[in-house]
Amino acid sequence: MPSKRFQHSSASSSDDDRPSPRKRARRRSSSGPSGSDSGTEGKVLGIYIVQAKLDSATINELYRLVDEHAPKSGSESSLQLELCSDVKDAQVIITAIRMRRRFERHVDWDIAKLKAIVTPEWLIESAKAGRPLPCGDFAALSELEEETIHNCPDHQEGCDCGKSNPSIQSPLNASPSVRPTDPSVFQNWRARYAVQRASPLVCPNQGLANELSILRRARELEGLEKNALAYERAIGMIKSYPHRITRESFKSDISKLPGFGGKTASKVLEYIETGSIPEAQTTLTSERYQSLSLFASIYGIGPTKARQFYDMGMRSIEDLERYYDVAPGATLKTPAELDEFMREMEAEVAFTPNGKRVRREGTVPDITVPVALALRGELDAPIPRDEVEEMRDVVMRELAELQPGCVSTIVGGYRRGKPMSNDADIVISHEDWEKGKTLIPGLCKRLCARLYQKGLVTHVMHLSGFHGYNALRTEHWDSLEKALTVFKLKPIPENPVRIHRRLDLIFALPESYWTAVIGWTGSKMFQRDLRLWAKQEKGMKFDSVALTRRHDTRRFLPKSEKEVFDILGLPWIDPTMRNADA
Ligand code: 8DG
Ligand code: CA
Ligand code: CA
Repeated sequence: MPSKRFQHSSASSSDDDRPSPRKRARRRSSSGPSGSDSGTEGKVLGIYIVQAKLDSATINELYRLVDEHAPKSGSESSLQLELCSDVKDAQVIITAIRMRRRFERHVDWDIAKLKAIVTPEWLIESAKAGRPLPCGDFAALSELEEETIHNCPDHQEGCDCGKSNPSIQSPLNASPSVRPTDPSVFQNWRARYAVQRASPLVCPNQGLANELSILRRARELEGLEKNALAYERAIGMIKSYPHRITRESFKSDISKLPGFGGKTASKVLEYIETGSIPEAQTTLTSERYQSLSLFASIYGIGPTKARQFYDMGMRSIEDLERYYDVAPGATLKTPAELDEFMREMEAEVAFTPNGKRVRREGTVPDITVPVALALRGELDAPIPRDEVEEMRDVVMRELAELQPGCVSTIVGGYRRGKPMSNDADIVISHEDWEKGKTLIPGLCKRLCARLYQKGLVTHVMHLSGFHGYNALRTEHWDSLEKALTVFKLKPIPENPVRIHRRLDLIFALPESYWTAVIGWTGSKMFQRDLRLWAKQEKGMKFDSVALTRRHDTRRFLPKSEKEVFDILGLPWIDPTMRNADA
């Protein structure tokens, strides 16, 4: 593997030194009703939620409970809570993670020792009881049970421990992909680029982000790219805002952010007032939106084609099936039926890139719109994390037979912490920096052929070869070897029924490994802003193949993911905080 090198973060925090709401809130709460900082009575507890392993319903519920117990003037409540965007400010950390190694990806262990680390049940039960319950009963990490008991707000005198403890250190010996997000990033929600901000999977304003996302998708389906991008940017800003947006905070914070001019502002205000955006709701129920999004959900059909179909009078999947001559209801029921159907399709329907029907035998069949249509029911089903891991394990076992010494990272939404993925994405390289240069080219096709022979890959949607690096080329999206495939795990006794899944395999030379990992980890908005940041602020060009300085085309050869951030002058952001899309 490209050797791991570890460096101190050279992170610079935002040049924005206005007080964050957290700081303002702290000022508010310290002069709050009890006026006392001793004991738990009337003290505002800082809560930090680690989202990994929590489903979105639970995350939303936790946010709601914290919100419900927000400090209110005159309140005598023994449970006053405030969401902290920086873990150091919190007394209580809520997490569903039970293993130290996994937890350390999100919170520095030295900081963790100073906090009470509890399961979500602590908050739920404390809210029921109306007071902070003993944390020891809800300790999430057995290794920190004692610290959790000691640091529990029911036990200790209130203190802002994280601020005063000199022993907090940067995790120098943590591997780059598991170091927690640079704390400065959480304060940066005003920053212009998504790569300067922390964007959790589920944010305190997720409902609003989802509504705006409907409008974004509608614009995209209508071919209004600029309009869609404006919404995408607004969504990105909202994803990083660490507090629930109210009328007050809209005025003081959100309305001052870039991209919240007239139209977007009015939509956000509608949401604040009514809990939804009327235009999003009517869009959802409109026949046009429903048909266009249905058509465009089939692999191979983009917005333009979807609109053409609509203009031809087509509205439903049945219309598409008729158009493509797929047997009606070909969303097949049993795996045997499906396999039979696939064989027929393979024999009869294969297209050349310019649309000619050809009969191809002995090669991996291309997936065509009719095939994607027939497989729709399966390819639509979200993939749980453990199945993504199983797919990776199977692929890497087969690859090791072809070429020992390969390394891989599961990227995409999986790496950003999504509990369910629409497809699996794996970036692959070779551990030997020098030998990898000759061993990697061509490997993608060989692996695909092997996986096909083994009945694991059933179709390939796109297979692209390796192109030598060319600094003058403006677009390098195709210069990694990629296979976008349909993949099906073999049945096992614990899992006798397997369904077709989408799997993207990306092969990178060792020198491109970390840029490929970052590019393919996403989210799309994060990647878009990484390119923009590199270009506008650093005079560099970032893409999944390379990081280059523009004026002299000098190419950097990063040895770790963190190094890419360092070269670009960006603070480290853990993948779980790169969810800049809704
Ligand atoms: P999910 O819908 O699969 O659950 O979420 P995702 O994993 O975020 O979406 P994705 O469509 O699988 O895309 C993963 C990332 O890869 C995303 O940030 C965009 C990026 N990406 C492509 N195609 C290409 C490409 O050809 N080149 C590069 N560099 N990145 C790409 O989707
Ligand atoms: Ca994916
Ligand atoms: Ca993908």
